[in-house]
Amino acid sequence: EILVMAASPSADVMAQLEQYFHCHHLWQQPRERQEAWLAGVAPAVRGVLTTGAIGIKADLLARLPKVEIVAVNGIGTDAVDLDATRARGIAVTNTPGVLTDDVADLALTLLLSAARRLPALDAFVRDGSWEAGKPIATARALRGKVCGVFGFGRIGQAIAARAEAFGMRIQYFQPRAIEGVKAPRAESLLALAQSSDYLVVAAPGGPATHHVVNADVLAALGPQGTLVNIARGSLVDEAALIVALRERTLGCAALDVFADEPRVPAALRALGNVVLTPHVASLTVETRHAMGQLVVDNLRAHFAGQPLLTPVK
Ligand code: 8YV
Repeated sequence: EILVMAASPSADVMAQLEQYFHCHHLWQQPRERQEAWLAGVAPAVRGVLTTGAIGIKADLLARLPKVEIVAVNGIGTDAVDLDATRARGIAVTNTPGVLTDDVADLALTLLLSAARRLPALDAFVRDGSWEAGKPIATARALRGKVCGVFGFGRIGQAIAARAEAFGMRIQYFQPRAIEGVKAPRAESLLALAQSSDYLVVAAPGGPATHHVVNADVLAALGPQGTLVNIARGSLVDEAALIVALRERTLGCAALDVFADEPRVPAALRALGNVVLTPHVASLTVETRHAMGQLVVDNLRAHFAGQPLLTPVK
């Protein structure tokens, strides 16, 4: 009995879920009926399939007396109350490794789009400005510029490798130094922002990183600086970001994640010095199938009494 909070884009994964489990699809219920529907299925639920964006908090877990496992279709587990799962011995799994390349690719897509002002150039052609002979602003080359990566795990290091291929110089920061990497570690996030032209946020979300990219960090990145975020909106003080972008004390922001998805503040959407995408870093056919397959394999392993493939410690 699996409570499915959201569908996988992979039809093959959804077919496997139906083949191996009795699934209860919350995402198919009309919002106004979900509470009553959940009350009816909750007593039998032994597993939950969720995503990195849907909260699995203590109040929901308390309604699931038989739940044994929460399988996250994503790498970020900040939406899961891990204290509550650990207290009840509920296993948690996620999908590390299979989404690294696509997330890093989107980070560079956002960085390049910001560097070369892609949205503005696209509009320039579409609205006839080019034809009208209007002047085209000059961009700054990437080569030789500093790409500061905040969070230097698999995704952060994949982003750095890509940025290096574009001739960028790499620095990183995270609380724990990484052995064996050639990129220098800044002494703090503020120091990283001060020495970066592009600051890429690739650190985990959660209470420990809430609003760590604050007004001081944004000011340190500066009017020629660009912030790229493919991690979680919670790491950035979004109100301070809007002020910095509007007042041009920060040059540009290229964002795939936001504080209150899918709601993005009108003030942010109205700005010309931003590039915005709707949390799609892992959204490719290949990666979403691989993520979903990991979810299915973890659930099958659990209920077969075998070791989990990708347990969250
Ligand atoms: C989303 C992500 O979670 O992997 C993550 O943590 O942010 C994305 O892949 C998406 O909702 C995956 O289900």
